[in-house]
Amino acid sequence: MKEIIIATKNPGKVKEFEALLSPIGFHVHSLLDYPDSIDVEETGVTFEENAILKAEAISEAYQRMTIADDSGLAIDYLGGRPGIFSARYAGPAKDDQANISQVLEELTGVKSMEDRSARFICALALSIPGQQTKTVVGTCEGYIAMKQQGENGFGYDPIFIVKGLNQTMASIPKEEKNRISHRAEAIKKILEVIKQI
Ligand code: ITT
Repeated sequence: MKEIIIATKNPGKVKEFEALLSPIGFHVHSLLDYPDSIDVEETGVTFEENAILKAEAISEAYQRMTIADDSGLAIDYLGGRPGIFSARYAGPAKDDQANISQVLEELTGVKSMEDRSARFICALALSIPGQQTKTVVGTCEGYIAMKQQGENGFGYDPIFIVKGLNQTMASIPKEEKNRISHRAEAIKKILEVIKQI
């Protein structure tokens, strides 16, 4: 069994990493298992920079292979916002429901789906003590729904209509999200990197 730390305290992310990595032989730890872990400040200006900051701080602290995920939603009409500010878009509390309401309010009056285009972006950084950090990026294209729908997933899933599916990410089964999501694409890429190490 290969041991890996996912440098996140977001339970939604942890579940998705476990679902994708456990079946292929990884024992997944997360920062939820280390309640006293350092709080890494996300001072980068890109998803990749923030992922690197988190991965390197945690792999250094615990001397273990670490993947960090920095991810979010980029809405074209809003010039790419909320982007790297996705988790705290409506304020410091990291409140998913408040973030959703904020986005829907900012898109009030934007009626055509073409104008509501958006994508989820997931940058992963892989840090192994003593080695150069590697990064990959996965994306998932879609549109912002007029109202929220579905109970699955986390974050902005209830208002993200997946391109080609006509349903929100929160309305499809979790197994399907784990096949098509930005995180699934990024994890596939990082596994290729791990295989080459
Ligand atoms: P960690 O830093 O501890 O990993 P976080 O939630 O603060 O947790 P980020 O800074 O990467 O993580 O912010 C990611 C935010 O982007 C997350 O809180 C959601 O609002 C949104 N997001 C990312 N992936 C998502 C997904 O698969 N579905 C819905 N929303 C997502």
